[in-house]
Amino acid sequence: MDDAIHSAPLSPTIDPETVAIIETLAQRVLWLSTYMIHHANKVRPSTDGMKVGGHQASCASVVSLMTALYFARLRPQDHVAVKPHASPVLHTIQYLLGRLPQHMLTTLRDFGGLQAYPSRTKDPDGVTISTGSVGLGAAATIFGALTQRYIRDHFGHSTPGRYIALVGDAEIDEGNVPEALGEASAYGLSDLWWIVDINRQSLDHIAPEGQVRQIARMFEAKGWEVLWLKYGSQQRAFFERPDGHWLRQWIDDCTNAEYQSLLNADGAEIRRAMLEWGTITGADMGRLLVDVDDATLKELLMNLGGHDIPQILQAFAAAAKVQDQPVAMMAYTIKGWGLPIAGHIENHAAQLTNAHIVAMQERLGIAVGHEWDGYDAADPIAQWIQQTQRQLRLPHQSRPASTNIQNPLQVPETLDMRFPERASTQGAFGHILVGLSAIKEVAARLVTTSPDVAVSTNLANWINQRGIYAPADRPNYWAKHGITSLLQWRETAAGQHIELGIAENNFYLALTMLGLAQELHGELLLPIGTVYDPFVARGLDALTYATYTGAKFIFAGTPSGLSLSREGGAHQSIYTPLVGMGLPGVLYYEPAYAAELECIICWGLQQLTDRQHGQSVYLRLSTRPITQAVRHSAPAWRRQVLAGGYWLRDYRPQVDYCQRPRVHIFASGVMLEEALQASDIASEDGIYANVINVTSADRLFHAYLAASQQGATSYLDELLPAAERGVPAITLLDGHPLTLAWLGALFNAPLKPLGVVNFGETGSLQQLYHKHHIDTDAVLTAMVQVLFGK
Ligand SMILES: Cc1ncc(C[n+]2csc(CCOP(=O)(O)OP(=O)(O)O)c2C)c(N)n1
Ligand SMILES: [Mg+2]
Repeated sequence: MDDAIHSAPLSPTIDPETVAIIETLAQRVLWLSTYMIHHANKVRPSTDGMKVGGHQASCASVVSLMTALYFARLRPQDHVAVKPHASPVLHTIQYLLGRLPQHMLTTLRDFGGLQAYPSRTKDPDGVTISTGSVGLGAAATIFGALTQRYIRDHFGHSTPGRYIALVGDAEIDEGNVPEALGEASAYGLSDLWWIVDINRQSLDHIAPEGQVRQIARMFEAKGWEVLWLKYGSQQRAFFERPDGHWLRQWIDDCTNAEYQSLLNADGAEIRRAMLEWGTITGADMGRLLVDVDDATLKELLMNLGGHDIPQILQAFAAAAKVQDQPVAMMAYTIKGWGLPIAGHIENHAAQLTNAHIVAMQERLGIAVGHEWDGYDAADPIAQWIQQTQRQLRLPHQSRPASTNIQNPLQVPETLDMRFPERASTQGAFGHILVGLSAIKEVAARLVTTSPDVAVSTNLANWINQRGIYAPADRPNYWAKHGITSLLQWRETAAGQHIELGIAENNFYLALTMLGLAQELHGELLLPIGTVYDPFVARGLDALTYATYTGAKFIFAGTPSGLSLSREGGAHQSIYTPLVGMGLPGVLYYEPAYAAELECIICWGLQQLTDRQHGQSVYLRLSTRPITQAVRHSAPAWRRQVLAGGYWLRDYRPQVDYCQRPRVHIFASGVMLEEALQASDIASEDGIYANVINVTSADRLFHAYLAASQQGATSYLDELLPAAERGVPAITLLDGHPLTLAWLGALFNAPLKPLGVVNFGETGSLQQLYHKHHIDTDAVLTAMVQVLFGK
């Protein structure tokens, strides 16, 4: 079990009465969480014959830590990310605290009931940080603490909560965890605790030797204070005996796999193992253990720090004293603690049998028919719970309510900006942000972030205006030494851009927590992020987490498509439109013109102020300048842009419209240039090629889908009236053609989707457009095919 841990002995001042109460409560939490899963699987009638599931062993592993945390340490302003598989433990605790009605305990994993994993949006009992995809919820605490600090620095809030993560040891294997840890110390975040549940088991296997030590070193290397919670009080007391340190040495030298297997063995077997090997000779060890009977020996083996209430409370007290650093507590536990499946290699999804439950119920003195009971008011435990409720200010709302919901921020529909004759959407994006600076109330709440690509995604002018956020002012040596630079890297606590390392998971997690500032801290932020579009997918799970948990933000993927052609194939994003369309909670827009982008950003910001119904917005942008075919911004046009598209070239008013060959070109983003050119050329041959600028395939599709499910009409019926559906069509996009190809479902005529389906390579834009069949020639060829079947 790793090397000896040379931590300072913890202070011995924990009140024994407190310990006894928490221990009693922990047994009830163990029972209720175990029984909740048992009930969902073996008592509640099954409606579909499928496994329900739930993780009794994972729950038991954190029962002691969570009981101690919630009933003796937590404060109302704190936020806890609970290891996903411990959700029944969380709900049990919330029930005992009066935050969850008893009847809900029977609804685990049922429709409308308690979710499998703690969910901010779906659970009814005050989950503030969702968990599920391992590693993400835990890492989100870092960005929660960062957001809290940002809000303190910008809006003066001063009762900081603590962000606490209860993390499974195998969660640390996820790359997004080491990715995030460094940001905590980079921003000097101190209101941050991670309690690592070291049960040495993941889903399938036992942790490799030395892993815990490596985890601890990683925390230390990233600037965290590491506290050890390895040995229980009985073990510690034993180590104090003459030669007692031999036992400690044996525990430290024992491999994880053998330790786990011995947790399933009886005391005699454990003794045999202890005498059999190690640097201590059997005879000496035998002498040391001579007055320890088998049952006590087994207890001693199982008495790890993460289940020992005095040790846990002392660790919390020690952590609370740590200043200016995040804290990681390495808490050794047993997966399945207190259950017959404790420590077993196959226990991840194992559940207790009916006989096990009956035996447990008897052992804990829970009367039949009273399985879900809490405590009578006269019980000292009930009094402790009441005291905890007062401490947590329950049952009243303990979170800062959403102060701005009553009084939403007014964001104008347009900024009436002027853009050059030829412009790129990425270029316009930078101008629009600067334009927003002029609106004081909006600008104050804007915060931008980027994974080390702020300058190359055109945030430089915004940064020059608003500065970089840093926990404390840092000198600007460039200015100090008179070296000219276009970019002013001014780092102050008033700065409004958060520059992250090249780490897209962090990027989305930062957007998540900034995008929940209203709900978590009562202060609305308008987060806008930029990322290279090819790397949108690099942090995709974190992006999914962000939208699932209800965060609201805008992000720009830029440059996108073949516009990074000189950077080589893997820098050319292909399927990101499908990500935008496929992900709930985020609306994908791919504007062609600066004026469109301006109105989409203004509307997107309004979306962020609508905390109930608003959605996040993904802008897929480009560095390719194109001629600005549209420069106005009338209200009717804005409505069409936001609804997903409009007729940019419309031959319908022509008197001979129905006599001539006709075709529709649906195009998005920079491809409007090719679409218009092809339309021009076609008109020379007497073909009417209408051009419909699709600003958001996502909005069109989802409005269409929702309407068709209700037998209603959608904006598509306005955009594409029935009379136009017999006209052949082409779709065109610098991205995967599936994005627009679904429009074919609406047509009674051929539709040819053009777009990119293969990896690219270095080359000029024209060469690559040609190679991927999205240049003007390709559009004309497709036109001939759909019109004349050639
Ligand atoms: C990203 C992700 N991959 C895989 C899973 C499936 N999974 C759930 S729990 C688990 C192992 C967790 O081990 P640990 O974090 O140590 O928790 P324990 O059950 O030991 O308490 C895995 C692989 C998941 N939930 N999320
Ligand atoms: Mg584990």
